[in-house]
Amino acid sequence: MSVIGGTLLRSGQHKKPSCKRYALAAAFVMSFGLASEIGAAGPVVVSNGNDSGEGSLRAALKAAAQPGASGHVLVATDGDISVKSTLTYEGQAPLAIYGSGQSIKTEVNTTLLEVSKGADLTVNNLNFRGPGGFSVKNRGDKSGKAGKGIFVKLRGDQTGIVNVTLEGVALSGIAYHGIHISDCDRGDACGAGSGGEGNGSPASITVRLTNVSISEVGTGKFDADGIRVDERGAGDIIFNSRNSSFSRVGADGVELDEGQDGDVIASVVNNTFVENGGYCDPKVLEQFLPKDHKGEFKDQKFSESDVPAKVEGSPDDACFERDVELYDSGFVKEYEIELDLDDGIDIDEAGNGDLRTLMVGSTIRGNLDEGLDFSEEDGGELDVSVWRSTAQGNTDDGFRAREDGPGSVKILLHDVQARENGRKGATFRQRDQGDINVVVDRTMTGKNGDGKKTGIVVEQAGAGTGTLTLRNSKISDGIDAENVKVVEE
Ligand SMILES: [Ca+2]
Ligand SMILES: [Ca+2]
Ligand SMILES: [Ca+2]
Ligand SMILES: [Ca+2]
Repeated sequence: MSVIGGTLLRSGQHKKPSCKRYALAAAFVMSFGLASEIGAAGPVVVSNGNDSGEGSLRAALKAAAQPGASGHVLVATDGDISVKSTLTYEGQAPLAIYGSGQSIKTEVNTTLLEVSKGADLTVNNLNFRGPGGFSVKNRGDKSGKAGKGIFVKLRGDQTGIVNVTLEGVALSGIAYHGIHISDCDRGDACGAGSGGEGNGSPASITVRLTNVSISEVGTGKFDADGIRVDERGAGDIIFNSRNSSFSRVGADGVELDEGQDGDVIASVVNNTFVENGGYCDPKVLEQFLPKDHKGEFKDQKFSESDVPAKVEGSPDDACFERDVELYDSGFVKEYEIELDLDDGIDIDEAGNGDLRTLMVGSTIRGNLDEGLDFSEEDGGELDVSVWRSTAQGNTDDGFRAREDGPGSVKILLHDVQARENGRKGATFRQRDQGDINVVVDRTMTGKNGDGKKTGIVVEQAGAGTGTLTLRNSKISDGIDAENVKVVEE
């Protein structure tokens, strides 16, 4: 993290390094200062798998929150821990829970672990298992709230950085988000970063995932992700995921939503994103789409009142996206009602700040919307590097990154494959002021969409230059360069 994050940060224009330096220093202390951190208070030991009472994890979390406690919890049970209600840590000091592969599980649709006052959280070698069996036909939000796996909620007045560090953790069978980190005063009503709602604290959020598996979560509620970070107010999202997998999640495998001031800096190394985004199951819901669910019209021909109404009475009406675009005259230009399916990894950065990501050695396959979908808005740059990675068989585009507002776009694809995706292999767009420079090296695309200029799309849709440089690459389904100069080297 430190090398990659540092490199990316140095290339940025934004100068808020004081808190980031603190983050690196904190990581150093966590790696090398554990023994002294445990200190005189010592860890709290969980000695049985009971829901409550002496020796239980619930009692340990309460003890760990007391003033002067070490904040370290050792799960030393022989077997799993079963709970009927949420385990809550109400302390503000860092909490670290170490296990040896046990599961914290519940048969009840409830959040498993909640860190309610913005404490740093470390979880090592523990699994989180919900009741499972959720789908759009068996929702988890019909009678009460859908449960999450791990929920970390920041305080409104929080400053500095909140660190969430998970290693050797698996989550499954959960109705809502697998992991939810929320710096947003609207809670679950925050929406996406672009056009998202709510305000947040000045604090930043750092997430480190190593050997984390998130599977079959988010299948009991609309827009429920494998991991979801909602960052509002000032502050950045630093996301670092290694050797981790996100599969069969109801909405996005990973969704990072950053609004207002602050950057998103992400590094994604040796990850897989497979078959995510299918909560709004077409097999169940397509029959509820109106017969004429889309149309395009000349001006003065089609009035807004003739657009089919919002879908009602389906298993989950939130699944139906209804977009209507009007001419200045007020007549309809086009409309579309479609199912809202989701992506492998989705990052939305809005307000001032950059979106900078590095993906290495990753596979993005069979996701129900885009494989990778990045969006940078307002002030700030979009900088995406993808190395040694594959996007295959995703329903929409394999890779998509778009930038709006003042700021430029820099993309590097190196040793990348994009094939058999429903629309485009890879598509990149720059809007408003700014240049777009895309370098494609040792990359292959094929059989994307209808095969007509669907391999790589680069669009300069604003004021600025556009260049697509190709080296040692085979784009067999063609290039669509709009206001962009194509250079083959
Ligand atoms: Ca914040
Ligand atoms: Ca921002
Ligand atoms: Ca921005
Ligand atoms: Ca721009």
